[in-house]
Amino acid sequence: MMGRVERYIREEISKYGTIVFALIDSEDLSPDVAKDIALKAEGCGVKSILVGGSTAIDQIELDNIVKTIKKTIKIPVILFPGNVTGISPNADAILFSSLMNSENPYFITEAQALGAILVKKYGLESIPMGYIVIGDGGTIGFIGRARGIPSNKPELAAMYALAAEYMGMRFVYLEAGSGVTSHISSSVVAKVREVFNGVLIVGGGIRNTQDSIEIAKAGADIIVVGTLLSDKDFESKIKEMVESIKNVRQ
Ligand code: 1GP
Repeated sequence: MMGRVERYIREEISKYGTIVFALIDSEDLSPDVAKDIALKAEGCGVKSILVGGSTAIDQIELDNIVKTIKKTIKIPVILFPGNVTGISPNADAILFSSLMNSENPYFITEAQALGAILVKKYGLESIPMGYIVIGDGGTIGFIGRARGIPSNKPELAAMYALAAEYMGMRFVYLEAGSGVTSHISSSVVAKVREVFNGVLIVGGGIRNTQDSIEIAKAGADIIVVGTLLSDKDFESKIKEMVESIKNVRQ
C-alpha cells in the first residue's frame, strides 16, 4: 500500500517533472556536518534527503545522523540501505530494495528477509524498489556482487526494469555507482522509460546541470546527487540543477 512519503514524492514529480534527491553517506560525516549539508540541500530545492551507504555497517552512527537531520529539515528523510545495518527507526521511509542483477541471493532477497521484521517493528514506510547496477557500479557493484548491465545495452536494463514492475516494485533505481566518472547514459534511461511505468530514479556520477537535463529529458523522475555535496560550492550547482530540470520532459 502506498504511504505518505510515496504520495508526497509522486505529487512533487507531477508538479515538476523531474526532482532531485540528495544522498548523504552516513559513513563519511558527523551528525552536525550532515545536518548542515541537509539543511543547505533543502534550501536548494531538493525534495528528500536519502541516508545510506553501500559499506555503512555502523547502525548507531546512521541513526544519530538520521535523528539529527530530522530535527532540522522539513523534507522527508528516506533510508537507502546497502545492507540490514542501513535501517533506522527515525527515518520517514525506506527504499526497500532488491539488487536485481546481483549474483549473490543475499542482496536479492536474504538481506530483505532479515531486515523486513525490523522495518515492521519500527513502523517505517516501505517503498518497494528494484535496484539495478549499470556498468561496474563502483563500490556497490563490488560489495553487492552485481553483474553490471553493460552501459551500451539499454535493452537489458529495460528488461530488468520491466521485471521489477511485474514483481510489484513501484520504483526502479538505475545506479552507475557513487563517484564514478561516467553517469548512466540518456539512451539507457530512455529505453527503461519506454517500458517502465513506475517512479524512475537515476544516480551515480551526476555532477552538472547539462548531464542532469539530458537524464531528465530521457525520462528520469528523480535524479540523485551524492558526491556533489562535498564540493564547496555545491549549493549554487544544485540550485541550478533543480531549476534547469523542472518540466524539461516532453
Ligand atoms: C550513489 O547514485 C548515488 O548511490 C549517488 O552517486 O555520489 O556519484 O552522486 P554520486
